[in-house]
Amino acid sequence: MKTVHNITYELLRNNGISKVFGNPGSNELPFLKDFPNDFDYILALQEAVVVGIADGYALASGTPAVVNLHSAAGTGNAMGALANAWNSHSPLIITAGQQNRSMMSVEALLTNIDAATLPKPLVKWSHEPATPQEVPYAFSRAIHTATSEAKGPVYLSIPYDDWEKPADAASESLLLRKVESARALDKTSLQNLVTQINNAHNPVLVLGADVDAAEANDLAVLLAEKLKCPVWVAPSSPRCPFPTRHVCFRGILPAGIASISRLLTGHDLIVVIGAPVFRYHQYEPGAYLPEGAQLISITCDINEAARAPMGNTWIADIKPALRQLSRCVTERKNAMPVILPATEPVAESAPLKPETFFDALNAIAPENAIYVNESTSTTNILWQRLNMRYQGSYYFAAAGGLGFAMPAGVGIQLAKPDRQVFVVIGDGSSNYSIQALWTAAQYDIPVIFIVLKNGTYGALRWFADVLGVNNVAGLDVPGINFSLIAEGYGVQAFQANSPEQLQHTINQARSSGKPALIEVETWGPLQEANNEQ
Ligand code: TZD
Ligand code: CA
Repeated sequence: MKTVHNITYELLRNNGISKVFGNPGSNELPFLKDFPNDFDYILALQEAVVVGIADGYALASGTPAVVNLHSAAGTGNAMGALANAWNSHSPLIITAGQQNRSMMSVEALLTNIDAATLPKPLVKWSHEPATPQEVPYAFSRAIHTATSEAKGPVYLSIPYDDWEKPADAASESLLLRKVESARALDKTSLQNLVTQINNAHNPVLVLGADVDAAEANDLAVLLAEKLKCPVWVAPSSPRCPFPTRHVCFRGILPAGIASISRLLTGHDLIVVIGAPVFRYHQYEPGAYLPEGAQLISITCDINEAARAPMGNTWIADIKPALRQLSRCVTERKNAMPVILPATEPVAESAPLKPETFFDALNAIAPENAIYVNESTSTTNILWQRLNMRYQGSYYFAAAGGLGFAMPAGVGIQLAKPDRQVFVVIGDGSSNYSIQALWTAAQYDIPVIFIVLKNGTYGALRWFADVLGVNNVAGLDVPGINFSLIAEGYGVQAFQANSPEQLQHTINQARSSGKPALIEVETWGPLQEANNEQ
């Protein structure tokens, strides 16, 4: 007789899942007992880190990741990370151990009260099985929900006494099920889109994270080259959908309504693929579209489709849709866009200007490097100066929640052992999930963490200017020794304050095959203010 425990692990195995990312508590021990030796348990020391690592792993591998958290307490710690996973369409199967069924009503310690409500609205589905025999069914549904387009996190709360119960023999039928997302554009929709694109005088492409997630960057290049049109990356994009040195590449759009309209002025057709329309940030009232422009978009996410404030949207899977479009649009006769002028090096300074840092990193890093960015005030500089050529070269917190990059970098490196992951992170952002260093050290995951130290929450100083507010409290973060913290968690640490030192320390880190943290003092708003006085 199979137990709920047996059949659940079999189900995970059949769905290609062999890792559990977690931080355990009493309620989870019966799930983790007799842990199968073809599975890996990846321990992280705080739940924001657990979900961040799993998120990075799921995004970079394109496969679902199982997370195991401790009841409500663990789920609460993970909530910020869950917001990022929700917005990046990350297929996470988040499980939380529940108290013994017989003690839930009396609310014994560590009961997850109203468990299924807790993670809403940041999951596609949330459930606590009504009987032990329902647990395998719930897992099956959770896997297929998380991995169907648009992908996203799901949540299961499982009472700990369920695992040893006999499984329902009928649940064997779950073991071989497959659910495939197969939504290409139908003939009429395709014709409609192609006609609009062919008839446009001056179209522009705006590409989003789901192009990269669908591994369709090459198809996006094909489409852009047939249309010979400029390509922008969607505002706040958490991934890089297009090579940043391609002649058609124009950069990442700013996240304000008026700025976007200004930049896209002159285009009569804006074609958005694989992005929300749009992920705005700073409030800049204005017209959603430039005068005379139409917008059409293709998304795999029904919510994105429904909430866009303008334009017509088609819901389809991104890869087949891009393949259809790139085949069917007419090749245009105009000249290719002119490649963006190369960025100029900036004058040497101490501390280093972020521009100098990114130029140096770009020169030192292997061409297939992966960058995980959480250096918030330098994001534009990064997009201008890093040559990102391949699929899966860039990740950023999709909901803007800090505490993503360090753990996600660990998960991405785990999924992509053949590519070097660089986490480029600010001295503010480094503090939200810094325990990720320990997991990198313990599991020998050779991420290079580069902490840019400008002593302040630079992006918030910029935002204070946008809002026109002065003398804001709580913006500086002096006095943090990241090298000591890294060493405390077992990660080797370096300082680099010139391009030469950066090269030297990166080489040293890479040849060690172990994770490393490099502190780099950088020029920021505080130096700028001193300079003006
Ligand atoms: N807390 C969380 C979880 N997410 C946030 N986004 C913020 C606070 C607010 N916040 C930003 O949006 S940017 C930022 C904060 C605190 C400053 C980050 O500072 P940094 O980078 O040192 O990492 P810069 O380059 O100095 O901006
Ligand atoms: Ca900073």
